[in-house]
Amino acid sequence: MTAINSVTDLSREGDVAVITINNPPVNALGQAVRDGLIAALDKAAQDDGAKAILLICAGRTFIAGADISEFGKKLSGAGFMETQDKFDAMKKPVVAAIHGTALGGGLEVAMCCHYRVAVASAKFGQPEVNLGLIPGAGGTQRLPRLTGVPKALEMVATGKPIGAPDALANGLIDEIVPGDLKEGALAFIQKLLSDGKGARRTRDLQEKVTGDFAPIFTFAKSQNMRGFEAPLDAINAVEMATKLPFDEGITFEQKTFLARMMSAQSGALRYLFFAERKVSKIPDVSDDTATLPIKKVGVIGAGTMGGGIAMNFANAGIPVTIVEMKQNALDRGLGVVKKNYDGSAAKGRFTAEEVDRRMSFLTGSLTFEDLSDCDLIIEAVFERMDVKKDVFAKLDKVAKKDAILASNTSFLNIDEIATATSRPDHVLGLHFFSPANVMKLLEIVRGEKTAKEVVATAMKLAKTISKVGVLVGVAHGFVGNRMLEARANEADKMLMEGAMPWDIDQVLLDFGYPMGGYAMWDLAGLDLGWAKEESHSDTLRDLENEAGRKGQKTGAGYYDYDEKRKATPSPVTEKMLKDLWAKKGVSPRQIPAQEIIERQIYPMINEGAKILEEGKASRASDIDIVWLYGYGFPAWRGGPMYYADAIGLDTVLAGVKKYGLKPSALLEKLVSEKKKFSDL
Ligand code: T1G
Repeated sequence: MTAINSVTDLSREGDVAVITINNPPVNALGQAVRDGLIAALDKAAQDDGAKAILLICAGRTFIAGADISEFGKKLSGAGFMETQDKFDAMKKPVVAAIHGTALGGGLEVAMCCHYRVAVASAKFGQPEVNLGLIPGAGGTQRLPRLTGVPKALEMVATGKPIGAPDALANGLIDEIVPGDLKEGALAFIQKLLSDGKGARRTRDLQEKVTGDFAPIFTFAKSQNMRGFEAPLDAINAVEMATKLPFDEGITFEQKTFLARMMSAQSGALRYLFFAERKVSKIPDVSDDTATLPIKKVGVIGAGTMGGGIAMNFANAGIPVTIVEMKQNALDRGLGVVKKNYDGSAAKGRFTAEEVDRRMSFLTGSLTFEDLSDCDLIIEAVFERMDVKKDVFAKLDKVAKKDAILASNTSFLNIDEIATATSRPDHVLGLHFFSPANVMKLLEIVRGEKTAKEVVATAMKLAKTISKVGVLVGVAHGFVGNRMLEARANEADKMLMEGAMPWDIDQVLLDFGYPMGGYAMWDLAGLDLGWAKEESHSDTLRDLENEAGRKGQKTGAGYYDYDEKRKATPSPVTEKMLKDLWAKKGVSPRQIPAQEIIERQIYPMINEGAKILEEGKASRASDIDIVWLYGYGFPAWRGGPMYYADAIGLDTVLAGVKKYGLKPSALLEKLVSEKKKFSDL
């Protein structure tokens, strides 16, 4: 074994030279790896005893991409082009042995090899669009040559990885290795040699990129990307593989890649990549804080939220007992869960056996006593403080001593709920977002007395159930809903100045949100938190509720819905609003789109600054992650706080004052010091 450099070793197995990359944590294709690969390939080429070359990685995965932390920095050695060229110059067959995730530059290196084998669990992807980029090491030119145009387009435009069976079926890999990867790869090489097969450069494969692909590309380019630029650039680069000689295609890709690297959208997305990984760092809770085992979970309430919450644990293979008050409610709740799983199976997401396996983790009960051995109990009952305190008092009596009691409340005070128990240090909020089995965001609400071990346990649990857990403090609406309320209040004001709900929603859609605020309320239900006895026909929401128009679930709300739940602006809503204008003496005006977007974004930013001021979030980037995963803020804009830094806090402050909002003291301080949220 020869150490080529700190991350690259070269050894020999019989007549095969073996290059091993070992660059934890994910073998990123950083400078040392590129330099190591080039040097190792040179040595292997000169080794007469080696008839073939095997490339394999140590640790948990094959190369998982370029080193994102290196972007924007000056190169100190070989770039992606030199690395590719070295592979293309090899005369001996080079085989990549893949485990874990061959992503981005990792898959591109694998495609520079002549053959690829993998274990069945391996995944393959070109996720560059998720960073606002396109593949920049030959992926747009080599991938279609191996998989064909349709599969290549799907992979580079969506950034979604594929599994080994899909990769084998589409020609991306040559074999799935049943046992040990290295042994299987060496056996594959011996067969290759005995069959007399030599180097097979991907760049020379023309068959799958020859033909008329105009319809496919026209369709791909016609998709609505809502202002997100990278996918179209990726599609154009793949198209060049069908129109240009390889080297000219590479030149086109390089030019486009560099332009993308310099783009504001890529800067925002690279910021979010690291922001998402920062959320688990808690200033006063060290990474090595002991955590409590969560082997069995209880959920109180089998309604929409309770059922969805329970699914997260069943999906992770953690037994869950769901408690309801009445059998029919319990049966209905478990029936909805089963229907959800059957729906996934019908879409081919998993098999009928998998449905049964997941359902087997769910147990129904009508008594709290069945939760006495649970490590964590989450209540998802009616959003009323007295009801929640009553539930927590009862749970406190039946739960085992160190069980964690969590509330799924979306805005109530966790500290007050904790007073109903003898264990405030084991009480916190776990705020799931509806639908709880789908939305990735989990606000972890830390009470005044919540123990550090409990906080650390919750952060770790979030990862276990594939959620993005963000630690927030106790305040009305925590982080997400508190900022949403600021946005909604300003939107409601604009309704009383002349805007229709769909006027405001359209501006948010054009900004890049997947859904406008009023369409979102129709989805959630206009009666959420609405009380008939407190309704005075004074707002559009009152009028809608009083008319039984509660949103999608009643087929009408701010919008009217057809049987496929397609929304159209409602003449009923329009009349209600015009009657309100008349009743209140409003002279309606056309509100410009720029004013609407400012009045939808600035209040959120101002509220986010107050949240930071009050210490209810650890950092500005955590707030951006909340809005990315909880509300669909367009990722290529980085999040409300990143966006504020980008447009200038002085602009935000001027807007906040212009629209009559009380400016956050922190926002004023940062502006006076000419600083940004990112300086905090
Ligand atoms: N560069 C640098 N660091 C990375 C990294 C990368 N590509 N991927 C992960 N890390 C760090 C991460 O910050 C974290 O660090 C640790 O590894 C574990 O990551 C030329 C230009 C591979 C599926 O987009 O999708 O190639 O916080 O917590 O959940 O065309 O990481 O521990 O200090 O996410 O097990 C394309 C990005 C790059 C893949 C593993 N590749 N990474 O997930 O662990 S662009 C990607 C991931 C490119 C080429 C272009 C995931 C993962 P720390 P983790 P995980």
